[in-house]
Amino acid sequence: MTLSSSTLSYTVATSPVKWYFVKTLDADNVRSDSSIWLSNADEVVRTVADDNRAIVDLPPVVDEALRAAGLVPVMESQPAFETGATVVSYKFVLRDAANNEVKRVLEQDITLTMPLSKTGSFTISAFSPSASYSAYDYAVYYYNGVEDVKLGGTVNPESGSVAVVTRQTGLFKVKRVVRAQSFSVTQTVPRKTFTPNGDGVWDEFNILYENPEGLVIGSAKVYDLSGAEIASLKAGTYNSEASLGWDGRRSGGEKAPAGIYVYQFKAGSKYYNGTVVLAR
Ligand SMILES: [Ca+2]
Repeated sequence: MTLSSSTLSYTVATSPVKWYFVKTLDADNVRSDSSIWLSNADEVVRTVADDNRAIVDLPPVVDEALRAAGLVPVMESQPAFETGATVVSYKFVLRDAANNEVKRVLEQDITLTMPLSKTGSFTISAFSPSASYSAYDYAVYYYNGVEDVKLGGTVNPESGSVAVVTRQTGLFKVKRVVRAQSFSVTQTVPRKTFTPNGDGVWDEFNILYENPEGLVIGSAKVYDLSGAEIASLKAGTYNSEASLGWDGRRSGGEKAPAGIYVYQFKAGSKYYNGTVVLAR
């Protein structure tokens, strides 16, 4: 539909669900790029990548908070990284009014959906792959400033896409890899020492795992070296569906002192544990 430039608000019926993106024309009839996708269902705000082949779905409350802070979520194709095992690469970033990238860990989960190949077309809700894929052959990686961290993600062989639920912003890559077919801990981030002082650098400890059998994860706790329970592990910010995280606080909310801690959790019937160093 085309609206007059004096239209500040426009209401559409909530049923059936429809998706829109907004384009603008200036006085010289120059058309803007596709904007964010808008849904009339109020459940999710969708942003489509600049190449129209990847999408990010944000809860409306997250989108509103970002925009209130003057930040616009954008998804940008990164062909420079698409070499070797990396099939596609996208940057999900927040841009301020001066178009600078603002680094931030989001308050809630968002879902990034990316294609498994450079070919095949994309419609609003699904990819149309040009080949069939295996659920075990691809994984999403996140570059955390030091290394590519394997997040995993859910591969959809029928639509030729992979989706990951995360709170991170930055560079994501889809790589062709061999995925674990039974539960395994992939890695911890940072490797050993985290510094939860709110400076945005290693403020949270994440344990990433692959859980293709969907084992129940439970009894996820942090203990001090005397064996006293300090806190419960929560869903991590790297991949909320396949990581556990600790923000360095006790269960009551106060900061835990610097020191060595033991984390432990149960996947199915088996216990996993390790140590982490909290530095202040
Ligand atoms: Ca820190």
